[in-house]
Amino acid sequence: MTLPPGQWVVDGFPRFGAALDQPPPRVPPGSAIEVVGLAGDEGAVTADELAGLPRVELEADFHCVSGWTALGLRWEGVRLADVLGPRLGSGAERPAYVVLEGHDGYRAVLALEDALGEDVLLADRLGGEPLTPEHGAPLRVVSPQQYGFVSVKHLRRIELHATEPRLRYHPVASVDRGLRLVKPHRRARVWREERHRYVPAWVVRRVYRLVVPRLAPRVAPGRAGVDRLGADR
Ligand SMILES: Nc1nc2c(c(=O)[nH]1)N[C@H]1C(S)=C(S)[C@@H](COP(=O)(O)O)O[C@H]1N2
Ligand SMILES: [Mo]
Repeated sequence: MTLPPGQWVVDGFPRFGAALDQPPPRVPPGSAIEVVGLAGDEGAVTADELAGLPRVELEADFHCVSGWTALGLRWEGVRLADVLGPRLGSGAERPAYVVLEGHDGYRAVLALEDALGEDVLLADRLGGEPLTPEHGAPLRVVSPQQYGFVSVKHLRRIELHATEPRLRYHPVASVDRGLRLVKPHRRARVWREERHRYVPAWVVRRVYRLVVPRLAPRVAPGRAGVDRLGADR
């Protein structure tokens, strides 16, 4: 087994993310996903549209930027490219960035070329079962070649942009500026270790390896014990 640079293997698949002190949002299955086009035009991806798209199965490892890797996850869903394709327009009007937003307010920016990847799914099943709230029910994005932060759970909204939109990381301006230092990498490709935009990977690797296993008790209590995020193997 080969791991991408700087990753360690965890047991199982812990819940992780920005608001681990909050329970996952409960989202009614079949909820439409809002779509905002380049011209600010609003549309929606409905459950009927999704039901008409080809089903895809994908087995892949999942890599969080903080260093943990979950092995061999079996996802099922549809390709994000099949949802985005008909909405891209042509020529000069083509978007270059996609913002994905979850029902918990979490947002991620993807370069369009990454969002259109063959193996980027809108998944509704994991390991042969419907997605659980912990892992992003009813629908989440999975982009296995990128760090987990682009794999937005509980997908609520898709926005198309011509230029890279600026995300706000924190309501307090000074904190927001600080967080910009660890701004995600524009491409976030795991095998190139594109973790953050400004801070080099070798710096954050060491910090994460010390800190992340200590977060374990807050992660998916009952499913992820301390040893699950442990960095000792
Ligand atoms: N809506 C939402 N999606 C999210 C996050 C989040 O906090 N909210 N966290 C991201 C991060 S950093 C990671 S590593 C993965 C974790 O997915 P999991 O909880 O299914 O393990 O979800 C990503 N997608
Ligand atoms: Mo992550």
